[in-house]
Amino acid sequence: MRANPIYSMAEFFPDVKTIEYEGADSKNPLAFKHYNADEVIEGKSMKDHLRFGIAYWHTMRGTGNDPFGPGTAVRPWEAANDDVANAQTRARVFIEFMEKLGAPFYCFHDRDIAPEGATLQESHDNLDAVVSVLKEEQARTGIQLLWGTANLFSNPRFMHGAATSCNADVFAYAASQVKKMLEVTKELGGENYVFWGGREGYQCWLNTDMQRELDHLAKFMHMAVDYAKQIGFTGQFLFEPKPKEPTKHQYDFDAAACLNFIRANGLEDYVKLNIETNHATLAGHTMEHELDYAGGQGFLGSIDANTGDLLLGWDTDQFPTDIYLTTKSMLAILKHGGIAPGGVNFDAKVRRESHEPIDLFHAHIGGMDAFARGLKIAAAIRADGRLEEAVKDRYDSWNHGVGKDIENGTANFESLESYMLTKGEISDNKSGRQEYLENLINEYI
Ligand code: XLS
Ligand code: NI
Ligand code: NI
Repeated sequence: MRANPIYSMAEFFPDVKTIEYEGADSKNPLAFKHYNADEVIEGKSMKDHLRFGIAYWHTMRGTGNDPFGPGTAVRPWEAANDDVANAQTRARVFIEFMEKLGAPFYCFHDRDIAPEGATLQESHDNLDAVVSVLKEEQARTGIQLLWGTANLFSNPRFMHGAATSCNADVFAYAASQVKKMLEVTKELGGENYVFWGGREGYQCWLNTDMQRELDHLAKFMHMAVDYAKQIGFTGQFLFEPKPKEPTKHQYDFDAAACLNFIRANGLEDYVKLNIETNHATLAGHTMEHELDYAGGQGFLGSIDANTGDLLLGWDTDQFPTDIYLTTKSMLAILKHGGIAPGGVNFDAKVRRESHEPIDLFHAHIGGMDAFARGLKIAAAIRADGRLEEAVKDRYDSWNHGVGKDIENGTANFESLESYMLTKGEISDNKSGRQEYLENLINEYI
């Protein structure tokens, strides 16, 4: 069934052996310096803390194209004709890549893994043909599916959106794709199902009935939840915030907008959030802000790990290498009790100039090491205790007296006024100690 006879051999990356942990002193670019899967941190292995996922769309389907030119990526296993046989070969390449990398999970959209057919039925059949290869490869290797999703944005039929399209037939088409992907995600034992808005938003206020579109999006999600119940898919639904791109106004702007949508539409028992770094920054937030906002309310589901570029204002989806970023991300994740059944999915792509297959290894090794380091540093900071102590101390006024009365609900405006009339002016505001705390983090970086 292999599409390209040259690649019918057992290995697609013959020059790469399994990536091993060699420790911080290693100079081997194909070794982990910090990610040591079985090393136990705060009572759990690194593997279980981080639950790394690989994104099929970037790693296998990213070509390096940009608005100014076509793809640059050299991918020797790709046949000239992108048919089902080629897609099946690609799925095997992917699993070999994952096995060598030692990443436990992957994520995909329906159209990443199999070509779209001439009809919906043909697309379903193409998908099934590749799903059976992935199922076989999962059983052989123990690799698992973190989440599935449907691509409801690439095909021109989705020009006005999918669930929020002005055309009801497009809603129906999108529903058919999600129905199928829920079945597929269940078949592959997927632990989550992701809704990223795609084109669920609008470009032009003049032609848009916004509330009607939002109502349709809520109906769509409820239908998905209902169908999951019907077929016995018990995975976690996740909503992925992104403020813009492709549309000017995305309905899933940030964690706060998504949570409002979830609660306003009675979806809070079924849907959590998948927070992506570069989406957080596009929304004018930091990753740790979004993680803490979601986590504080019990809605932190999973993360899409990547990073933007300080000087570029779009979703560059770069691999995370900044240790401050991964440290703060891990501080927020540990604070909220971990990420399972979600994971750390690298929704990230190699740069257009990094066109060789080996660059895929360098990129993922670097991302995994950056998160492993962030995890170790965050755990050390937590064990040190000074950061937690400083925050606790900052809010100490809430532990007794009037603060305690406010928190436990025994104070009101009248009691507070009479308290202040007696007390007089406030003279005991504490320093925020920002610089002290920034220095403390640097002690551990
Ligand atoms: C795009 C999104 C997308 C989702 C999955 O910006 O990050 O990749 O994660 O549809
Ligand atoms: Ni994403
Ligand atoms: Ni993104």
